[in-house]
Amino acid sequence: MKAEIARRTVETKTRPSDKSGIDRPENLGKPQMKWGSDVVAEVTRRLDLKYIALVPGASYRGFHDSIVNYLGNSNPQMVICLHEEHAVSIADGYGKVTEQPMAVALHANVGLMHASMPIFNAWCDRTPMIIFGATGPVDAHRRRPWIDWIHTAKDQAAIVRDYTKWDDQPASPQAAVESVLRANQITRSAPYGPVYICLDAGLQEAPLTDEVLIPDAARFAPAPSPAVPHASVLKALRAIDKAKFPLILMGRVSRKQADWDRRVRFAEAIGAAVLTSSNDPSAFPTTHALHFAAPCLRPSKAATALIEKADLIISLDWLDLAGVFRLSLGTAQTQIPADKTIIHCSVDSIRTNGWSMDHQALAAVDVPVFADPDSFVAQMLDELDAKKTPKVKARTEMKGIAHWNAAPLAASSPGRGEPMSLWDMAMTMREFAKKRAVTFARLPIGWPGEAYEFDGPLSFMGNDGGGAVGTGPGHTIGAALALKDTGRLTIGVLGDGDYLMGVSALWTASHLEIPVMIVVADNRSYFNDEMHQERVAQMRNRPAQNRWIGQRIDDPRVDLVAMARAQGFESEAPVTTAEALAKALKRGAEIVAKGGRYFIDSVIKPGYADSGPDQRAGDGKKN
Ligand SMILES: Cc1ncc(C[n+]2csc(CCOP(=O)(O)OP(=O)(O)O)c2C)c(N)n1
Ligand SMILES: [Mg+2]
Repeated sequence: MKAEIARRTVETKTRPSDKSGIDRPENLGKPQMKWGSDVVAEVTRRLDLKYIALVPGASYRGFHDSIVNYLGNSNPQMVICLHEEHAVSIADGYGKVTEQPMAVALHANVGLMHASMPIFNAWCDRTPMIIFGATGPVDAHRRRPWIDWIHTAKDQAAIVRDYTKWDDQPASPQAAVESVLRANQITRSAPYGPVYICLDAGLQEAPLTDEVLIPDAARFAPAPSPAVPHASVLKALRAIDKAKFPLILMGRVSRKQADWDRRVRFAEAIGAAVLTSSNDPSAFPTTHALHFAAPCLRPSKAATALIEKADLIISLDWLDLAGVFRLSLGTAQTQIPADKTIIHCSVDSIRTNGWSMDHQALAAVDVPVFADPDSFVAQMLDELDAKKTPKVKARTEMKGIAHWNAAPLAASSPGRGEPMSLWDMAMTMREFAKKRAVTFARLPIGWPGEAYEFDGPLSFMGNDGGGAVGTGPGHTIGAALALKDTGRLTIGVLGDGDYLMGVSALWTASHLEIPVMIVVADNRSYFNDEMHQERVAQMRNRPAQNRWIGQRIDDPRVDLVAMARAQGFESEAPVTTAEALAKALKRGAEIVAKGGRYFIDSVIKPGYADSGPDQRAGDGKKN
């Protein structure tokens, strides 16, 4: 048996000798569509899916072969990962930038289980993604003993059904054609979300016996999102006409520059104040005169004051409308309607289910608008233009409101040779990003709103919608892959806990030669949860100084730089001052501009910086 395996082992190269590309297959000849999995690959090819992120596994060895030896490993090209969690996180990061799906391939039930958390996160992020999985052979007679039995599950998709938009397990190559076309249509229809197709190993490996016809994929394209009924446009405009203090909550909107420009024009045309969330990708210029309060996750004091003042709220798919009123207006129940007129534009309601509560609390709404928010804005502008409505100069009610960005902000301890605070680090990064086309793929928990200085739809990609620690490295690399040839500098600023959980994603960036920078806000702690332990101890009148136990990532200290270098990133010794960080960022930017990868370990004092330097959390000493 051993001899037989040895004889069958072929000599392989990891890179072709001509260096023309990454992972190029050789000696393909003219591949013919001959096997079940070739059909799946063929349809996938026609859907304009550039990449397929994966960890290999025998359950889909037929499909794997079709991608390499039938498609020639391009369109989609394999993005090999060291963990299924990274494969999905990379697809999530890519989808956030492009609003297009990346394909993913996951092995059997085990790979799917590894991937379940980032799939949930992609669901919460509303990211399109086509995930291929595998099981079986479904025909028990054809299963290899042991391994095929443990990796076969009846209704395997049940693992992720509650947080995917759709799943399928086609039983023939013909059915697989429909399945892939439908998956594409569903995942690309708003609200986006991942879909899962489970491929029977038997189907993949069976030779084709009948001709399989593959129709023109263009005839199975998703429909555009519904337009707003004209009556609703007029109703919304009447509410705006009556309002003294309209406030737009810019939530989940598109990454297109034209949509961004229209949102600015809309806010200016109606003279509305604007709030954006630090959870979502950048939606509006944060330094614009109408963006009074700094972006925040939970309403800050300044944001609360705006919400209180506003008599009209226009929510453009704001993530948690009822919740934000409860927090800012102090109502005991989310269902007590805010004493304001509310316009809420979203199509999210068609994607809710009974398992996940990520649809958030139910908000009372006066003008419900079932449409894509950017189409709504475009229609409202058309109507305003048609009526030749003059631009509102400035609302008297808004005069005298301080703009968050009016006073100069600076790092409080540059170059003093002492460890930075998170505030110092954030201000240093803000200064650095000002002069460049930077995309922040992620920013860590506790990052101060004052550091969110965004001037375009690609300035920031939002955080982990599912609160999923470990997704940061994958999101960053996926975003960087999407932005590879755009000249933008992609930076993921990550917590050390997030970095360490997802650290082996870095290898994929090196293997695919993706230019990217990763900067860790290194407080050597799961600090967010130290804060929780402190709060609980205080509530129970117990010693809060023990908050660090079970939280600190220290003793031994992890060599974060070594972990990046080991995977092909360039780096330098950890930086501990704002001045040193500024220099490291410059060095890193030069390397990334040449196509490289750079890692910076930015050592900071444990503590958060939600509300500026004077209100930072305690210094977090162990005792
Ligand atoms: C998968 C997962 N495990 C645990 C948590 C709970 N959690 C939320 S934030 C956090 C700390 C993250 O640490 P780090 O990335 O270093 O950020 P810091 O809080 O130190 O700023 C943890 C453990 C989570 N959200 N997700
Ligand atoms: Mg930390």
